[in-house]
Amino acid sequence: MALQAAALLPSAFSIPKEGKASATLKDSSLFGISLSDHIKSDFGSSSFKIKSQRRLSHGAIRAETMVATPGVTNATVSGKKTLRKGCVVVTGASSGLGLATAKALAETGKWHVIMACRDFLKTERAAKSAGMPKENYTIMHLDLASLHSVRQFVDNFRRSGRPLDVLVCNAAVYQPTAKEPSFTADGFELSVGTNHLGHFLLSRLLLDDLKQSDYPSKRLIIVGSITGNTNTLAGNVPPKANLGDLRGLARGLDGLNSSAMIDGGDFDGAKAYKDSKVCNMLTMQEFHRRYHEETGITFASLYPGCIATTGLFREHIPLFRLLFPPFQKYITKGFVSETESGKRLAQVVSDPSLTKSGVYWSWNKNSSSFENQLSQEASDAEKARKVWEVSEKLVGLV
Ligand code: NDP
Ligand code: PMR
Repeated sequence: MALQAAALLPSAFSIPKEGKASATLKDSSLFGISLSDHIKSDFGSSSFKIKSQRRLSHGAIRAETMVATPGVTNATVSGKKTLRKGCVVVTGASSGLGLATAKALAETGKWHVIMACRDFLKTERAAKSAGMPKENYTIMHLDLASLHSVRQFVDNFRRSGRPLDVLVCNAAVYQPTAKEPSFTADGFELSVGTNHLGHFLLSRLLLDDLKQSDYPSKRLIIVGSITGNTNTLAGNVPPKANLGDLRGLARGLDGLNSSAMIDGGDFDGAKAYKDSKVCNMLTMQEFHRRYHEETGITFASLYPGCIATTGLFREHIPLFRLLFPPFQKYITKGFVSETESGKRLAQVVSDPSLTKSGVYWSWNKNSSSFENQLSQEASDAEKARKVWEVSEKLVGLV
């Protein structure tokens, strides 16, 4: 894929919206290169740990979950009541934003983090080297690129007997240099299949568990991004997100009977990622419209800042990985560290001031949160309904 964004941009620009940053681009030629090299993916192997291995029927699992769920307050020796530890599931907690969020939450001692990951050993090492207190996390296997694995994760989580107070859909893959699409176990193009469809099934199934929680603030958070929002400069770097009329999605994104792209166009890995982020942001809003009033659950999305050092860019060419962090740090000034981004997402999980539902959060230069505007497409209610309906067919919910 040739990405010649710099050629399309003026030599200086300002960014009024996202992050309220004002930046000057003096020399954008760094990113005007053709990013066509192929980098081998380093996806790890999968292994997992389940707390309880008992085989129970579906009904029995749910009964056990209900019995085992502790009350929301615990009496202390002095007779005072304290809030019990919250239980939060974070997908993709083995690295980057997910790991930093898991660490930030586990360190407070107020949260038990279920690290929902496809590579157990990698996650265990990451949690250890981050110094996460071991009583505050559990690793459970989840491969979002397999609907069977998603369903298995939900069963395993229910068997653990823990309540679900907050779900964070964070995991993602990005394939900017792929020339051909790759596919999930169920035959969906990998980026949309993992980032959107896997999370869509997971969150639909776990909605019941969230409903059952007696925690004072129940939340479902789906990580979005600036690059899916075409009302920003970053969102205007080609290829731009665009779901079109969803013809590719409706036909199953299988690259055989249909295109591998949501809009039915030619495969483009960077666009597929950005499209998946639009789906994430639309899904959050559709959840809000359908379930917020009835359940009291807070549905939220966010742009955590440009975390230019994470594994998300593992498939980009080495030159990009070298230059992207300083470009974001010194030129766009959109850079945030993994630690800072983790604090931001942890706020969306637990801060009492961020309980508003249906919001896409961003942070300004002083790291204060604000409610941001989504692009026209990412806030299109009719499109959100269609994405929801097509997605529930694809993942076998209807
Ligand atoms: P990382 O690559 O560091 O983290 C992605 C995580 O997703 C990893 O834990 C990875 O697991 C996991 N993952 C990938 N595929 C699967 C799968 N099939 N099943 C389960 N887990 C999977 O990237 P980031 O931390 O940057 O990304 C986290 C989120 O932040 C994403 O939603 C991304 O879109 C968003 N974001 C990132 C920005 C950035 O600048 N980095 C900016 C805006 C949003 P494994 O370790 O096994 O590969
Ligand atoms: Mg972008 C304010 C300017 C800004 C911000 C905040 C980002 C964030 N980017 C900005 C500007 C630009 N980028 C400009 C002007 C260019 C052209 C020179 C540019 C290029 C660029 C590339 C090639 N940017 C990128 C890429 C990627 O491959 C990243 C991507 O699109 O991943 C999907 C990316 C990103 N820029 C960002 C952020 C946050 C990303 C990556 C992460 C994401 O959206 O999840």
